[in-house]
Amino acid sequence: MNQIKEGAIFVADAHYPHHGEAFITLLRAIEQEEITPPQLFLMGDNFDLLFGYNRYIVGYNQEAIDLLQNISKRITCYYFEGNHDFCLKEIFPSMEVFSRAMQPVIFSLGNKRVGLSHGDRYATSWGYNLYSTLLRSPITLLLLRPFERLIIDHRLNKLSQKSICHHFEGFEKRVERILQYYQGVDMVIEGHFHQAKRHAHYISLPSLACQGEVGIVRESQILFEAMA
Ligand SMILES: [Mn+2]
Repeated sequence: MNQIKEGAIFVADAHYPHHGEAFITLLRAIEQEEITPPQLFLMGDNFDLLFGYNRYIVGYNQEAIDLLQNISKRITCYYFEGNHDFCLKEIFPSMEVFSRAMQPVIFSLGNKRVGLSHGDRYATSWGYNLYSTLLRSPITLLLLRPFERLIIDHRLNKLSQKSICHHFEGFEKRVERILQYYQGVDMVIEGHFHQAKRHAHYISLPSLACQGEVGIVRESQILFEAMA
């Protein structure tokens, strides 16, 4: 089983480049070795829109991609694909990339078993699941290719104006439904909800875009801290 190490950093939901500079600032600090985590967990939706096999969308996100490619040659990076960033293995060959279908992944932290996932896998509607599967299919990406600039520009414009930081009414109830899918674990860590909250043994990571914080492992606990 993979191990979560002391000092590991969990970055979730940065929604780069539309929601502040925190992601790029953090990546630069890691690349310059001002911050030296042994592992970097990218928990999904770190990009507002990114997927492989498409030069246009890669170009749009180039600076952060370059930094991550450099960092991942030196530091173990795990990428848990989110609903905004997927088909990433092609872009980040030096990372261990977990698609939505591969999640959750079980890691150990001290003597605990920890389930890790972006957070959009469980307790979602069948319509959402179908949409997610179709969107990640190479056939869909191929069919959409003639319209890609139009679609991507439209989508990016919408995303750049979207407000993404909200109080989640009914958070605890949703968490209890999600936890039913995780059997035999002592802790669950997910992003996606932008809450920076704990409930039972569930940790909803801070969104780097909303709270300006990451998760960091100190004495086998996950703390929420601002890095920059
Ligand atoms: Mn998400």
